[in-house]
Amino acid sequence: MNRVTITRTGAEEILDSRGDPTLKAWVELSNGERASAAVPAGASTGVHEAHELRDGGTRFGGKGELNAVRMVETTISDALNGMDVTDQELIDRRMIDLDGSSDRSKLGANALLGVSLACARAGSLVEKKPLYRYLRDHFSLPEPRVFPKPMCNILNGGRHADNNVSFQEFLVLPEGTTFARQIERAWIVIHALKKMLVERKERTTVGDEGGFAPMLASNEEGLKLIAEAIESSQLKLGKDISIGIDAASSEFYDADRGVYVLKPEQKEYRGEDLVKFYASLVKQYHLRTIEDGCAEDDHELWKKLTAALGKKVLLIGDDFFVTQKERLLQGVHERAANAILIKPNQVGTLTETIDTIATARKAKYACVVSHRSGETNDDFIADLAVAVGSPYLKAGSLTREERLAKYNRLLEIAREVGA
Ligand code: 2PG
Ligand code: MG
Repeated sequence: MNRVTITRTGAEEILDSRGDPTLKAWVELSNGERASAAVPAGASTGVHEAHELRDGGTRFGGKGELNAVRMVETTISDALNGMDVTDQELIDRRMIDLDGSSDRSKLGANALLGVSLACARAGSLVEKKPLYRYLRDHFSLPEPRVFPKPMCNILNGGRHADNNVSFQEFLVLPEGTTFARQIERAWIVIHALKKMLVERKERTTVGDEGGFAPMLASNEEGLKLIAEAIESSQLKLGKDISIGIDAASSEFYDADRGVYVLKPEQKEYRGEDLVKFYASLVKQYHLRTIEDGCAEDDHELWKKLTAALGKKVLLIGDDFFVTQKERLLQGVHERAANAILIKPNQVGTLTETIDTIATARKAKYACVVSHRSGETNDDFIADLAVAVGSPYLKAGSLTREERLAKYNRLLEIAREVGA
């Protein structure tokens, strides 16, 4: 095959689903082709995440990304010019070296990731393969045994909504013989919950990821409502569809006092009491997943939670691992968590993301590919989830185009591969 090289990388500032600036990068090739990728942004960002380069100052309240755009158009473009676009590892390595910092703060993880993903897309065009197939072949990933199931947001709290709920995300995890059937089951329950909220004269406004954001008397009430919505849909909780949560507990952990503060119920949990609380929720609502049940640096409690529930429940580290191999390896060593959330912008390049995934696979930790709360219509993560055999794709509710872009791409791939 003829070598296709990078002639230029470019970028522009666009707005994400929250209306905040983000970056879209593109790569131009010697054969005249061009591919692009847009970068998402989090709200409940972990303190150990790679650095997102924002302009500061007054423009867009300091959130502008023109400096990151400039990095892509100058330093990165010069460095990548002439490289084979399918040399993904070399491209990513060169950008990492160029950045030189431990947290990607010089060029910005947003600049790096935009270019990294655009190159992978361009590579798939050059090799005339669907992106998921290109990624699998390129990184020699094993043929996956599973097709990702949707992990749909149904109720929002925490940093993603203006209600009083502390858990950030309540999720439904549908079973079903095909991906389309799973999506339909999630749809049924989401609409059943909407009907219930309307009947109870609760608000049906939605949070950042499209899940409803009612005011609740307690976090547990959220689970109760969802369980009721499932029952009213003639579906069986724990069999046809399960519930999961992303507690995002770093956001309600009071580090000074060492307590977890749950707002609506005005309760504080310390150490093992929190584990017992989760255990009671698992028992009552058949929770299948708990993400960030403990705060990002509360290693001791992570260990206890894993010892108590690790055999029954997927305990997913998000802010805890921030998609970074070293943090994951520490968790594996400590027997903390049993799964990792994969968000490429937490680490900065595709190669590092895949490296973390390979590390997780070796340690028998499940990988769950995820969107960010601030998203664009870019659907890269859908192909990534298929390529790596992620058991779920967490991409928000079944509303809002930036969330649906991912599920619709999975529907397309499912039709292609018969899933
Ligand atoms: C999370 C994510 C996505 P954010 O915590 O899992 O749902 O939220 O992008 O705000 O970190
Ligand atoms: Mg999370």
